[in-house]
Amino acid sequence: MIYKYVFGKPIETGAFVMEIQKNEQEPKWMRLTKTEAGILLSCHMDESDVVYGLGEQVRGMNKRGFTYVSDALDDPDHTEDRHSLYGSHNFLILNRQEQPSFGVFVDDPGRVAFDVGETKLDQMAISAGSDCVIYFIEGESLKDIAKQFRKLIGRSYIAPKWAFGYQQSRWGYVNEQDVREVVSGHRERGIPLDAVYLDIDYMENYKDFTVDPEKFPDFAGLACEMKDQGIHLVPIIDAGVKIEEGYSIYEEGVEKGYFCKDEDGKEFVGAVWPGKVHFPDVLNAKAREWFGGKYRWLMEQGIDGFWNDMNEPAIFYSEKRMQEAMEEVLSMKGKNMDLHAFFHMKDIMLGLTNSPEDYKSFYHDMDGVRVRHDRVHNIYGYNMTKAAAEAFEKISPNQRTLLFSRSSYIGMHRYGGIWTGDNRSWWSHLLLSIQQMPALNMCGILYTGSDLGGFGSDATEDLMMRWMQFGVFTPLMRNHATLGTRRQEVYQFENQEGFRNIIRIRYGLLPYLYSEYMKAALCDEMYFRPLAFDYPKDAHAAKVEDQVMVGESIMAAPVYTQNATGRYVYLPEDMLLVRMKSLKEKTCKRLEKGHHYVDAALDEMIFFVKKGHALPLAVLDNNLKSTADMKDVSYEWICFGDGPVEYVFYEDDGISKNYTPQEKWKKVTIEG
Ligand code: MIG
Repeated sequence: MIYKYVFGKPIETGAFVMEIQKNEQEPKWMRLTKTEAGILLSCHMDESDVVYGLGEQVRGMNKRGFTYVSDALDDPDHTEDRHSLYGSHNFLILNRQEQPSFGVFVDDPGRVAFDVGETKLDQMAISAGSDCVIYFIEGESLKDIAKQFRKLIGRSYIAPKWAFGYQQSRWGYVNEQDVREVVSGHRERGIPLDAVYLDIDYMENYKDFTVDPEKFPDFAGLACEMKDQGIHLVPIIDAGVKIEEGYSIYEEGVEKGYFCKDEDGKEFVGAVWPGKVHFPDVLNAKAREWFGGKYRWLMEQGIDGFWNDMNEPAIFYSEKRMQEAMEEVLSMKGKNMDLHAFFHMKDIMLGLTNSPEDYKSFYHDMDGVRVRHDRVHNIYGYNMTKAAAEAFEKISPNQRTLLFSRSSYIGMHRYGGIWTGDNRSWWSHLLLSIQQMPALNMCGILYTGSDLGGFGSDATEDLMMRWMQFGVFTPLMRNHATLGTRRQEVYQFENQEGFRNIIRIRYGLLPYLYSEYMKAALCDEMYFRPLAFDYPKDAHAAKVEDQVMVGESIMAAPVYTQNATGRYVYLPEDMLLVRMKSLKEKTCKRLEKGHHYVDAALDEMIFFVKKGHALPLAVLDNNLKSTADMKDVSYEWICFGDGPVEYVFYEDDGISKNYTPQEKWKKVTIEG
């Protein structure tokens, strides 16, 4: 059951697709108070209660013990003390032992804070604005609550099948030679690869929807040459549009009034990579249509995938506040400064970036209604992505286009996926990425993954290897890193054969992973789940923070610590341990319910198969280059059952959008 409460005059976010009757009775799940600041919800948590959800946030699967704030922020330091990252996913489930569990979703595009037992260990308090919609969801189980929520918010985005292949990215591939080198680096070593990403350097002076003609003299030709090799080029699009005379996007946007305005009705000026920019007002339907239409030009060059960046929107500084800051700093010149003044001066400059003041100083024209940005801050990236997705519907209605975004809000999950932003080459961030996956899935975001190997800092070979072993399971399996870090394409490391094997295991598992993704998307289920979702009666399962269910058959238990040659694993029931160094070197062993220490050499991945379940493993050609070479593969099976076991496949061409016909599902019975 879903109960809906409406407060004030909420802004329509488009988060949900199902209309539900408003409820007038007092909500029974949490205490509701109306304060000056807005709506406050609070409830008691028993010691054994567990809180799941909130999507892209730091810390564990169980969110208890900290305050998480939905306030989209470009922050490359995903440390434990961070309250906000790029996305705002205001849905959580309180899993209770003594009383019925429930889910709560706060549909408010402004700032929402979730104090999940930080102020008081046994209290949860959620504070939202005065104008919002709040849903409470009751159900038979955690899975059921999550599923009802997903029905409410609509079907998750489905990526083309090639986007389930291995993908390589790096900020710093600047020209076509760099792209060709990356491709041949993989091809020469027989490492499968489906996509190469173009970061901001491909553009001319960071101008959206341009390609630097010197670095890419024949862009369409390159895209075509790449397609022939089974490679998709995926360019980045940034939110800010460069202010430059003669640049058509800028000129058109100004002429049509499609950029966000300041208080005086002039185009708001921020600075991001292109220098000074205006932000397209993607909350305005016409502006959204206009901006989305601009993707067409790249699609005509043969592009069929995009990543939308900097759409919190990130603002390095705004013109106006920079001026004020300069004046203040200059006024200090020649004065005898004490240390307080010195630190204050430093803070003036540092405070310019992503300043809440800036977010309060520009406006959207929401189809006739002027809305200050901070009230709708968390749906900006969502609407930039919606702009693109709506355009793709027109430009390429019968084909899926790869699309994912950095900033997001629930509702955007119907239009694209996300990547988890600028993590670091830290072991703790490998664990964080494992923990983020189920939380994101709960909020509808299925097409997702982290920057494998870590974006910032230098990746070491062992970290890269372990991260890849987890990346095998994430729908988005992309290796990405920032400028100036150690090169981390897998062939840069010594054990190239080991990396090749792990990536080939991904392709071997693809029929399973893709089938499970499609089941999750089409049936509103979670592809990644915390153990408690599958084993609700097992009190220990709810305590496990570093294992995750992947589809119906697999429990992943990745090694995520430095120098470890194995790990402790908890099995909620008897399971089949699968160890793989490669598709050929594989062993299976039955393990009993309970705690185990399982060895796993650095180049060896381990995972578990649930009882009564099976999974197909594609038999791959030794020269397999990309998913394009996977038509008509045959399968072998990994199966754990005492008798025959059934598995249901989803098979389609991986590109068209006609998802539902019954013949795409195929039931196979495997003799256990
Ligand atoms: O300010 O485009 O998260 O993936 O490589 C940094 C450069 C801008 C942030 C993205 C990252 C990307 C980088 N971008």
